[in-house]
Amino acid sequence: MDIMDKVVITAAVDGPIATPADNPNLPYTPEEFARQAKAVYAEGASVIHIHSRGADGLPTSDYGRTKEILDAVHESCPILTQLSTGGFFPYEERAKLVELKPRMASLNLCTMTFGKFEFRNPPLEVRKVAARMMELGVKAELEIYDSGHLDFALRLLKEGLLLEPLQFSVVLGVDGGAAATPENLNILVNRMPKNAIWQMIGVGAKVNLQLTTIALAMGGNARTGIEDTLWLSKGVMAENPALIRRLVGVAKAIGRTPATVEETEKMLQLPKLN
Ligand code: KMH
Ligand code: ZN
Repeated sequence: MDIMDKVVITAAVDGPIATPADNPNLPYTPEEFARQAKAVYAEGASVIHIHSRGADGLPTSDYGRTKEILDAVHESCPILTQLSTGGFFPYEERAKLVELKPRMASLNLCTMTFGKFEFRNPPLEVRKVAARMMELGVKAELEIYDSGHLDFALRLLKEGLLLEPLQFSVVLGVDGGAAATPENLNILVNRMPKNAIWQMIGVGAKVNLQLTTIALAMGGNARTGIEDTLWLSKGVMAENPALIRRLVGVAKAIGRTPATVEETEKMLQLPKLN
């Protein structure tokens, strides 16, 4: 395997479930998203993964509010924005957010159990949003929680609905998806096309640092943030910049340096927005 020395670090600053009551460091105003974007960028993240949030601090799929958040982040620093189309709102509302033209957007392949929620990703709707993302030049970040999701992504590729290189996020540790084990990571990475790009998302305080560390050693990219763990360590609440600082520290310790925004655009082969 070719271990690249540059690594794309993504900050997933809020997520679709946790509330500010769970962790007061979770951003929800446009100003706070902008402030934290700047802070994680300064720590070495070149991508920020955003779930939109309302004035009450809870997740929202409101188009206008999401635009305000994205605009504020774009004004704050050059970090690349990756907007989530995940979450538990009606699919059409989630899909519409790609019209805001973030540089990337998440694409979830299959319907699944997600903890106590049902995560709906109906096949025809997924195909429609994949096609629309291609038209707009918004690169799909393919979140795969189990091996069938990888197969479905390959099917969409064959149908001409995804751009190569495929950009996978291996998500392990969700109740309803594959368990957070190195074996599962290895199986999924080995089944990807040779030119695919991938990052690790380890869900939960007990596995987040360990699995992202393994991924870094395997030559993958890695993501962390309050979306993936509410805790920095036992009894210490997570803050996004601190999580990024620690992950960048691990990367540097094994000879990998965080990619700049320009390097990330090249490594992920991001298309031009239309
Ligand atoms: N928290 C995640 C791993 C997405 O952003 O599209 C699932 C998720 C999906 O929120
Ligand atoms: Zn997400």
